[in-house]
Amino acid sequence: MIELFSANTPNGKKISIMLEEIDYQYKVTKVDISNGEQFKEYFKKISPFSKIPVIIDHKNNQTIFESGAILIYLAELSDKFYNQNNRLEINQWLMAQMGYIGPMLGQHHQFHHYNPGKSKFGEDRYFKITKRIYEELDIRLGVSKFLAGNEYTIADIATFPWIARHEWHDIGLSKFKNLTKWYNEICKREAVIKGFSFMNKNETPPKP
Ligand SMILES: N[C@@H](CCC(=O)N[C@@H](CS)C(=O)NCC(=O)O)C(=O)O
Repeated sequence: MIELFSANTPNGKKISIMLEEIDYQYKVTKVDISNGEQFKEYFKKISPFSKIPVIIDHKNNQTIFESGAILIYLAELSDKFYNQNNRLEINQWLMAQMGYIGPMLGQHHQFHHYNPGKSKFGEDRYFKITKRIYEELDIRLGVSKFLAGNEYTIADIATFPWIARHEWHDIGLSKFKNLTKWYNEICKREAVIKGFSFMNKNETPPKP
């Protein structure tokens, strides 16, 4: 049994989607990050930066923080979505999500969605970077069915919940044909639908 410490955010959804994809039994423990629960002692012990998601694999008592590391752990455990022959490619797209796509879109959420009007510089900067990311992903998905090639991998699982926040981005997902096609394809997966609604039964990925 895997215990998933999480909140209803894109980083949180990566792991519930992965657990549904590999069909592992898991229990969700909600961490109320809007009320500071992530700073409690019990949580800091398993998450040194006080961030969700974290998992505990109760089979071997292994604790793992950082969503990319968790995805790799679960992929290796299940032997799914992380093909040995394509790891270099998958790692690049996964790291790009972890180091670039997620952090940049996260800043865009802060300036454009949560705090509009507070900093024109911040709003303009992250709007522009988000648009650029949409363009870059669209170019990639024009030559590759999924991010790391022909197969759906943990790089797609990591990136999808961030694009699923497209309504907050205001870039206009439907203008990006290849990205939209990829998004719609992933939206159809049963495990994605289940994992997406892990904290709110009625939540579905918004249409482009
Ligand atoms: N790089 C980390 C980022 C995790 C992250 O930013 N988590 C946010 C929610 S999406 C969080 O826990 N924020 C609470 C805080 O920083 O206090 C990962 O991918 O796991």
